[in-house]
Amino acid sequence: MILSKEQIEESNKEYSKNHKKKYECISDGITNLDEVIKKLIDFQIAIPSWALGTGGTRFGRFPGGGEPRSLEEKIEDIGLLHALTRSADAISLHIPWDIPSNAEKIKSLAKENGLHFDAMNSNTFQDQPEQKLSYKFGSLQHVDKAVRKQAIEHNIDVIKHGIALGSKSLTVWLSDGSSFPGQLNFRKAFQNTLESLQEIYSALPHDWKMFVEYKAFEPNFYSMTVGDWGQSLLYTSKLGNKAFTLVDLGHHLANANIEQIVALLLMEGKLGGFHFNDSKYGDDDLTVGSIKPYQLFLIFNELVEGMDAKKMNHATDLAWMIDASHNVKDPLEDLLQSLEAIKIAYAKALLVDRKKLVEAQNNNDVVTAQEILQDAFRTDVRALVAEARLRAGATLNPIAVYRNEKVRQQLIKERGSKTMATGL
Ligand code: RM4
Ligand code: MN
Ligand code: MN
Repeated sequence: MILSKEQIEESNKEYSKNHKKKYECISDGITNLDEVIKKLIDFQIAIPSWALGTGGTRFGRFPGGGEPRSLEEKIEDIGLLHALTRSADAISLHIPWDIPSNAEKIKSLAKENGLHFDAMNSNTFQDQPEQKLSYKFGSLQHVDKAVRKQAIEHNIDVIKHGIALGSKSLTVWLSDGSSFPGQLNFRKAFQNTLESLQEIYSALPHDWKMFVEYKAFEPNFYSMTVGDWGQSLLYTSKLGNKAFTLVDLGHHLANANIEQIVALLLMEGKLGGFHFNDSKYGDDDLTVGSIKPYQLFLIFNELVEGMDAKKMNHATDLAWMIDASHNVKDPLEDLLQSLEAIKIAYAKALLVDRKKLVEAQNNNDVVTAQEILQDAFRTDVRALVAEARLRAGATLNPIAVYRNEKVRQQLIKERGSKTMATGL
């Protein structure tokens, strides 16, 4: 299903009067308004190919119908999200869930939808039917060299798929670790993993990046071999300047200060990118900004400050991706909410009065420092984000348009109510 330019323009008429009022109200106090809007327009977030179907837990899965049956249909879905928001111009593939059988065709379909290929993701956390050796006891860390070799070769294969699609990065997330004390020699597991990563790293094209994603627990519950940002940073530092640490917001122990982690990784030039989601208890993969919007804002506050200090391009120098699961919502509506939450947090961070904040910090004026941050956080920036969408040719009100155009109903008609997308 495709949303035409006319449909989008028509829909905007309905909301434009209301929008104008709100936009005028907020824009009054912003001195660098055009710069802020431009930054919001430029900021794009990649959608993973595994996020377009219904997610589930180990207790069950309740699909809502019309799920994409193929990579082509997933690209169509992301094309829809992009048409509605002009904020999601890339797709991130998981191999082998989404092997492109004909790279050229897939590439041109993506292009028709205004999309390109973001990071490629390898998968050595599940066994595939045709696979010779099992990953039950790990992959890149495995005590058996033959298993490590198989996992290395898979990653190199993923890089090859990525080259064919014009991707420029590989994300490695490992479930390697141990579930019981004594199961593993930590040092040997680290060494094996490092050596394996080094082999994969040496297969990277010169203009590629490698992202090493960490996670504190699950599926292993005693130790994870890339368990936190310190361990990831050890690997990426030893690997070289094409290797970076990737932060998934749901992969920390409870109450971790993620914004501080982000600030320090940025300072070291080792922050690669993000997997956005939200969580209350663990790796819950909930809609971005649905539980801790203040934390999200504080993270963006560090990102903006840190990237500006290094004269980095906000839109292109780090990899931005959503990594969420949709158990009770329509996946596309959930992704629209996540995209909006990210833009809102970013817009608020752009409004922070940096000069005054530095002053307050230097004067140890704790109260003023807090007031400055919360002043930005409490500003309703939704009209700014909507204006950016409008100027980019998208809808003022993505979810309303999605519902009015009966997108899900049409997808169910086209694809059926019992389809199931690949993923976890
Ligand atoms: C993991 C991690 C990875 C993702 C898989 C599906 O928990 O977040 O990024 O590839 O899930
Ligand atoms: Mn992730
Ligand atoms: Mn995760």
